[in-house]
Amino acid sequence: MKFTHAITRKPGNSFPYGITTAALGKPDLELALTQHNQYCSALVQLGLQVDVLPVLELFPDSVFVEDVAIVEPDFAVLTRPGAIPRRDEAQEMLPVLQKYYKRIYQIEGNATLDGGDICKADDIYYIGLSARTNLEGAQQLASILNYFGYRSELIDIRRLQGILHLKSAVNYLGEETLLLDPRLAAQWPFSGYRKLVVPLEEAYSANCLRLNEVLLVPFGFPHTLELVTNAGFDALLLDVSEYRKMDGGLSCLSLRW
Ligand code: CIR
Repeated sequence: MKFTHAITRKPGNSFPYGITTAALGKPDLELALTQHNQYCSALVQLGLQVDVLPVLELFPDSVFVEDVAIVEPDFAVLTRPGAIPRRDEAQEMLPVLQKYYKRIYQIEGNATLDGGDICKADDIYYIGLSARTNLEGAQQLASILNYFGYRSELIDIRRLQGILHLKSAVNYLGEETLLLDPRLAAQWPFSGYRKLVVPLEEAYSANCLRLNEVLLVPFGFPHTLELVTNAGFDALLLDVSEYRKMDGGLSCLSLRW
């Protein structure tokens, strides 16, 4: 799929006060902004039109726009984030999506779902059941996707310690290839794919992002870089150290279609 559009949101002064389990210290806001600019520039370089939304101080984690929607070229789904402080963040995305989409669905009721738990691999969607995404949320999304002709498979990651979202641990790189955290690779067969498994000490870098011809790889993970380069991917390094401190990775920083 050729990506043409992306939505990102700038981090605000409240960013260091978001939710995290990382224990890597507080992010440096100025550096976070520089890294955000570099991220957006990379997306532009790769041919995407990037809508950079203004800061939302009330929602420290709102820079992680991936969690509030699932986007395809012809429809979008607004999520219902699992973390209570993030719950109303999704509604802030509604007017933005209305600029691009006629068909917008919403995860409703007691269902919860974070976009970080959704990993698309060609015409199948893997949906993570996690501390953030419950069965009802997964089922609501699966039925919307089914209507549009996509298959879904649920993957329960609730017993995997230290893995926030499904996409913290598995990402589809294209060419029938998955990049995996070894803890998930040991639990789930993912048959039919070429599997690249990152070393445990570089687990964070299982979250790489394939965009058009290039694979965005977080800076500072040499084994993963070697792994994906040897597998034939054209890697572009981006430093997202300040987002890692808040449990966010490369994919979390944008919505793409
Ligand atoms: C959170 O805990 O919700 C944020 N601090 C990090 C969200 C990362 N998002 C993602 O993996 N898609």
